[in-house]
This record gives sequence, C-alpha cells and structure tokens, in this order.
Amino acid sequence: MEEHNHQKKIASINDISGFGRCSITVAMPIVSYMKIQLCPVPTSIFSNHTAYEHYYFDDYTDRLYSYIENWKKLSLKFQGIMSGYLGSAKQIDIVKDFIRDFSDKDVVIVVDPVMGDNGKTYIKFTDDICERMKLLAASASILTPNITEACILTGHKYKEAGWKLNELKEIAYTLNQLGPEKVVITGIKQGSCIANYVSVKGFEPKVFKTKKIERAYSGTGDVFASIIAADAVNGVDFFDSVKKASRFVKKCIQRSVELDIPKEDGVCFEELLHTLKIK
Ligand code: PXL
Repeated sequence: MEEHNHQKKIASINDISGFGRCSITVAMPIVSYMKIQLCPVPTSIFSNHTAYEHYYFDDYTDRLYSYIENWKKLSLKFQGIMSGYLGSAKQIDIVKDFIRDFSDKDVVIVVDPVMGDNGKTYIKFTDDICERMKLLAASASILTPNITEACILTGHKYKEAGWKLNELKEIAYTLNQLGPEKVVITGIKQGSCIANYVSVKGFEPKVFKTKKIERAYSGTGDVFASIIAADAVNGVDFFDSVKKASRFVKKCIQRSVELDIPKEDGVCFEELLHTLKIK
C-alpha cells in the first residue's frame, strides 16, 4: 500500500464558513503557508458565520464517522490535531474519539475551546456543550481560550477589564490542572493594551502585551490558533510562538481597519501572510 505520510500534516476539526474568515477558511491558508498540509474534518458548512444576522448551515455530524473511517483505512498520521468551532455535544465527542484514534504522545493537540467572546457565549452554546468542552480541553496539549472562554471553563466570574495578575494566574493554573501542558489566555483588556497570559507547566507564567486597536474582529482567535498549531508542529518555542501570533493578529487588525473592513468579515490576513515568519 502507498504511504501517505511523507509530509507534516495537521488535521483540523472545525466548520467551513464560506464568508467571514474563520475556522477552516482561515486555518487552511495559514497552516499551508507554514509548510504543513492541513487536512480538514468539516463539522458543518455555513454560508457565513453566526455573528451575521442570518446564515445558512448544514450539519455534517452524522457523516463524520464514515469520513474519518476512510482516513483510518489510508493509515493517515498527523503531527498535529486542532479543533475549533464545535456546535454540538456530539461533535465534541467525535473530536475526543478522533484524538484517541489518531494520536500518540508526539502528536500536538491544540484545542481552541470556541464558545464565546466579550463575556457572552455564541448562539447555540448551551451549558451542556460548554461542560463537554471542558472534557475536550482536558485532552489538549495546547489550549487557547480567550478570557471569556477561560472563565467559562473554570467557572470564574467574567469582567470586562481590571484583571489582576494573581487572578489570571489562578485561572491559568486551573486550566493547566485540567490537563493541557501549555495554556495561552488571549484578549485580556489592560488599559490601552491587550494582554495574552501564557502558562506552561513547570515554568513561570509570562504576559505579552500588544497595543489595543479599537475594533474587535471576528475570527482573530482562529488566526491565532492556526499559527500556534503550525509553530508547535514546526518545533517553535511556545513563548516565541505566542509573541509572533499576537503581533501578526495585531497587524492584520490594523490593515483591516485601514481597508475599512466590517468587523464580522474577519481580518484581511491575506494582505500580510507573506510577512509571517515560518520558523
Ligand atoms: O470564529 C469562531 C466561529 C467559527 N465558526 C462559526 C462561528 C464562529 C463565531 O461566531 O459562528 C460558524
């Protein structure tokens, strides 16, 4: 039988949104640019993501078992597995099964526990889905929640701003204790800056700050997680990777503001992809 594992690959279990730059339409170009083949496991197909007033969506959950079965028959091996938007408890279980069936200790597992932003859950995210996301988070080697999602996962009360370092330390510690060796909490508002809090088991936590830009775009978490996943597979140091991903996201937001792109349309990373360092 032919061998299909001559190049590094990441399996991305996420939705396909045709418009609004998020999920697989973001992960695919970024991870490919970083010299890794991205293999999508599409959980649903959306005309555009759910932050728009209307959207069409086709749930792919029931077809995923046959889809994944064929990857087993091809004996595909992945160096990375990443998950993003999962709109039902069943999809979360499918990701857990995928991790069980396709990973060993060398496989990087990046879980972006997409559930909400700005203190609110996205439409469709019930308490049951959030509870199951906690179980999935436990399987991650790298977890990339925003501060809203970090609060949901730990039961901490959300606040807009005014986060103290010891509060963040406690939240990050709780997330590390769930399982993931590496945690980065994104989008923490601190005065005129946005901070990312990075916690790696056995190391002192670090905080990275970038200047806040007064427009919050959809899909920035997907850009961030894609760079983190590709870097991890490429062997880049986690702290360096967080710095690089935060700076890239900031530049994308700046360019999107210059082009007056509506915030739901996501950031125009295409304009800047050539500036992203691969290693
Ligand atoms: O970027 C997160 C995301 C991904 N996919 C879909 C979404 C959202 C956030 O709203 O609706 C379909």
